[in-house]
Amino acid sequence: IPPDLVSISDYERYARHFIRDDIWAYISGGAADEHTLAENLQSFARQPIYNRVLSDFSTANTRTRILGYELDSPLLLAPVAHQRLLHPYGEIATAQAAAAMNVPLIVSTLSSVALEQIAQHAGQWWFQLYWQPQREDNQTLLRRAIQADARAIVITLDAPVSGVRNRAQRAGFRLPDGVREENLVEFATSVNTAAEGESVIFKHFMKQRPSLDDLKWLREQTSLPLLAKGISHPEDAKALQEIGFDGLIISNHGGRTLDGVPATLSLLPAIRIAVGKDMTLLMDSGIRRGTDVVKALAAGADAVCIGRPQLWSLAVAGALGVAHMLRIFQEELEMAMALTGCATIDAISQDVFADRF
Ligand code: HOC
Repeated sequence: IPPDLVSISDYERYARHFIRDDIWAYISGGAADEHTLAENLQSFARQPIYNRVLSDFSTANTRTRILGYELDSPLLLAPVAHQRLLHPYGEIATAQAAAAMNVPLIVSTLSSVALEQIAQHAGQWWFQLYWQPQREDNQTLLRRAIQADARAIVITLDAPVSGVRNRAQRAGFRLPDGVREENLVEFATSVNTAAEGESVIFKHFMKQRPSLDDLKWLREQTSLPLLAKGISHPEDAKALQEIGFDGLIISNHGGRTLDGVPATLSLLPAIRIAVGKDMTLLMDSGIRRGTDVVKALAAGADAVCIGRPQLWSLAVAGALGVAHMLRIFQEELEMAMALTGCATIDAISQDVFADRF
């Protein structure tokens, strides 16, 4: 690792040299005019916090409990698709780093290595489900994940269609030969079900997303903790809580689906009020610093998920890079807690904010 690679933005800067242009456009880009992509970062930058100087740090630690699991830190790796675009070992390298650093990994349905293979290298891992049009295919994926010791299931709901990905389109991005969605190869390729002249978005993609009944059905399929990812409205959060979801990931998909969705930092307080203190709330989209983790927790999250930084670090240095990136987050989180006077995760509250939302 070069000596001037000391922050997450340094990984982004270095990664640019290791990643070809169309892949860079795909992973870095957001939807449409990328307002949400920019806002995710700016919301953290704009939020001032206090430096507190009198707290007792004799028993300070970053440990926390999420959905019954003891974690060293409120950090998880977000589900990120197609990681062999960045490194020949792809998700295997990420899983090795996550295991070495004792950080839970959320494996994407769209992983470029089969989930069973990833699981062999992983520590604690969770499975992210993209709903498949046939219920039995979801059952197959769940069965495979549970068999391979997944410890929680996350269904992503904010991307029934992938959004207007102009940056990736302009760069002509396509999955290259040799990078496949390995978990899905046995399922029939989805055939466009819109009739001639009908909207493919309304009549095909939106027909294939999970209905509320499908989500209730999914709840009945597993006793593992079940989370929904991509939630931005308090009413959706409440409705999912009512049908038995254990947790939510407040996310705008890294600004990649609907441009104009507010930054997740600003969504957290209202969602926390809507679901109460006992519902597990994770968040992603724009975490780049230890201080961002403190701000997210102060705004109502229980833990955060890290997305793009895992791709940048994977591209730069494989498993070593991802482990180093996680180390940077851990050290910056400790530094941020030390300087905001929060000796434990429970001590982080809206009181750290120098200027309330
Ligand atoms: C219609 C399916 O999460 C990304 C991935 C893949 C999104 C698939 C949407 O590129 O953000």
